[in-house]
Amino acid sequence: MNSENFRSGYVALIGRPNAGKSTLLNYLVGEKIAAVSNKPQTTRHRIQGIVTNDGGQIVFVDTPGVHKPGFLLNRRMMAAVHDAILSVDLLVLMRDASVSTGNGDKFVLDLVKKAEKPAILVLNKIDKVKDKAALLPLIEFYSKEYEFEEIVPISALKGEAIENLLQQIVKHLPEGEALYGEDELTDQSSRTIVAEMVREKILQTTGEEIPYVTAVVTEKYDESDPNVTKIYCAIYVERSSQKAIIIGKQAAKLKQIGTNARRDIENLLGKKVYLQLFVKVVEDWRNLEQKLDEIGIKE
Ligand SMILES: Nc1nc2c(ncn2[C@@H]2O[C@H](COP(=O)(O)OP(=O)(O)OP(=O)(O)O)[C@@H](O)[C@H]2O)c(=O)[nH]1
Ligand SMILES: [Mg+2]
Repeated sequence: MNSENFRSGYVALIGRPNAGKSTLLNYLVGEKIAAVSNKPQTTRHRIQGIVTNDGGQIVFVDTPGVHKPGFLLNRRMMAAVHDAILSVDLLVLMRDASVSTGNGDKFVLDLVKKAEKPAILVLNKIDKVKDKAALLPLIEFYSKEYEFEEIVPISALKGEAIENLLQQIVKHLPEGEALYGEDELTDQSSRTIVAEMVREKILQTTGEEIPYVTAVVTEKYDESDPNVTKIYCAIYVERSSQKAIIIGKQAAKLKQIGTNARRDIENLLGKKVYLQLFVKVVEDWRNLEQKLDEIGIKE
């Protein structure tokens, strides 16, 4: 790889919950490495996704959506956002352009202002914006608030205008050699991605309350049989009533979660998978340091 004119660096994806950060990360990496759902606070820890092309290497850092922290879990999630902001070369502030500006958006904007780092504004979900002229007031608002290097409208879901976004990002990275091997896609272990896929299916198949009280840990990952990888995941909830919801009538819900997750995991591993899920009640896990460490939501 020629280091002349080659650029590389770290780029944080920050924004409110549901902006589409993880959807973009998955699209860019070309593999499903991050959980995505229409429930806020889907992402809980820093996830690296690496994109390498002729012009450079971008190490994207997906972060939890910015929100007011209630539990220790949420404080650690927000610490991950602040760490990412401090450690990267460039910020990508991602905004859902199909909804009106709220206090949350202003709060995220303030984080960018305080960081005083080069930043690109990404207006996502333009597939939902019928009249593109509706983007103009948004662009005007943000331009007045901060000197963004670029403002780029995209659709992460449809993969619209992503090539252009990559070009804009690379331009603002320092010249230098690749930081990771060309084939490397992520810093996430298979165990972690598996747990996230299971959690994603829970978020996608349950209602309002369950997403917040659920965590998933891969407890056993057995590759001793070359034909099938055997994976055992524990699902944490806080109360037995929540356990009953996740298991469902005649265990139908848990079965559905398992089937859906297994499909994604087999895709990822390119191998047959036996997946066993069990539900554990751990009261107040969201405030327990040791549990959060185990789950991988580090300080
Ligand atoms: N229509 C449309 N939906 C999108 C787009 N990008 C993301 N979504 C949807 O928006 C929802 C949230 O997407 P995520 O990628 O989980 O959002 P996030 O910013 O990572 O959210 P947190 O992890 O909670 O901070 C999902 O239902 C996505 O399918 C887009 O470009 N267009
Ligand atoms: Mg996310």
